[in-house]
Amino acid sequence: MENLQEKAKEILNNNWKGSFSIPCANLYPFQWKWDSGFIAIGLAHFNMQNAEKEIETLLDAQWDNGFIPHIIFHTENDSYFPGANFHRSELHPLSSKKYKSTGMTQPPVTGFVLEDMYKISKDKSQTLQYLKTVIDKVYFNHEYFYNNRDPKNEGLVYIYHNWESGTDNSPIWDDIWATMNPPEYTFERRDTTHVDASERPSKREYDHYLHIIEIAKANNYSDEKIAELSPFLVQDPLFNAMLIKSNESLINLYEEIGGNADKIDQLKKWQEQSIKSFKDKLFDDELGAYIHYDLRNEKPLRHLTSSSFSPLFANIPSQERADKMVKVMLEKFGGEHQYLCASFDPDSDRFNPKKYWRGPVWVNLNWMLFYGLKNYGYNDVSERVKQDTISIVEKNGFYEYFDSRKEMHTNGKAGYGGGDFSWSAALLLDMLN
Ligand code: 2M8
Repeated sequence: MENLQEKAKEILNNNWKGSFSIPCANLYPFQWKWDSGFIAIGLAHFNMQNAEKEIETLLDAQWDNGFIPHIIFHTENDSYFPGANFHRSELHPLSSKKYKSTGMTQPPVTGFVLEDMYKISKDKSQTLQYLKTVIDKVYFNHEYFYNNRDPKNEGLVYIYHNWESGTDNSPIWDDIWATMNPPEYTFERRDTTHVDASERPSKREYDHYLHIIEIAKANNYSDEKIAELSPFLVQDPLFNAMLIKSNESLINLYEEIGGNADKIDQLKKWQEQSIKSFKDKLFDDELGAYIHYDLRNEKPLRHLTSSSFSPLFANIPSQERADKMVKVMLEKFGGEHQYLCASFDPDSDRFNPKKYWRGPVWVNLNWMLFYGLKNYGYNDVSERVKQDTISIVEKNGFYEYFDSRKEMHTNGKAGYGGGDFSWSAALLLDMLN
């Protein structure tokens, strides 16, 4: 175990670029929003200064409307497509003047990351001083979400692009692609020069990804226009669970800091409505877990994914529902030949255990399940998630994602995507501490 921890630290040190971290070399050469959060948790265990700087840099790229972009292009680098010149964040009148970025966001993990950093800190008063300098920016980001991403005032925010979900090519999005017919664009992919194409999304999927951005750009990334026109408009349980978890953390931290009664009050109001709508709208009784909702076409997207169980991490379900969810997780995803937890329903014909978010196991989702299961007293299942995560990393290395089928892990080639991947290192380190 000590070796694993040392290796994890080495990866984080190598992926540290002076004021932020990259997810991994070559494939992802910039700073990504939710990666940054997970990485900061790992860094906090051995280098609090870098953890603080990581988040500080991310928040420095915040727009004047509170929005935090999903990629911050700190350097000119053409090893990634689509880069800054494609995304053109400058089209939005309130975008950062200092950093080029995308015009989309990613799951709002930063709030609970700050609380985790505080919990991990050995010098609480120093960390509290730091938190005072950044927390309002995260609050402002939540304000952005509730004011701009919730057109019907439900307490549930939408995402307008699959890249905002973080679960890029999940088979859930196939249902949305079936409602669209984008042009065949000509472009040069870079991801498939770093990673085998069989482990990445298809060209046709990229056409869809680019098309949604073209629509957003044609409207200068206006939230109002996107809500009106984007063919992709989804309430995602993972994204909303992260927001709810982060709201809770902001409340806890503001209480620790003292004062800020108005903000605590507002956060509690958001919480109340968000949790209620989440429970009422996103739970699928028949499937026994939470699902996505297609706001554009007004219909539930009835599939089981690892995101379906992420509300456990945010303490959203009742104990009764949690019991049901864990039963489904074990029955469908936890057979004796499977590592927990595949990213997509292994019984579905859309399941592909090698292809990115269409089936492989991801360390960040496992990390959420590890803590989420503990919240509900499922200590054995939680321990199994941890041991499964350790096994796949020990056998293959700190890959981006892993085959969920145990039989594939015999020759060390069941780790896929990028290698020496930052959040795999950071979150395993956290689980081992
Ligand atoms: C993956 O996504 C990027 C686009 O954001 C890509 O494929 O180019 C996803 O796994 C995403 O969740 C992650 O944040 C990013 C960097 O690790 O890679």
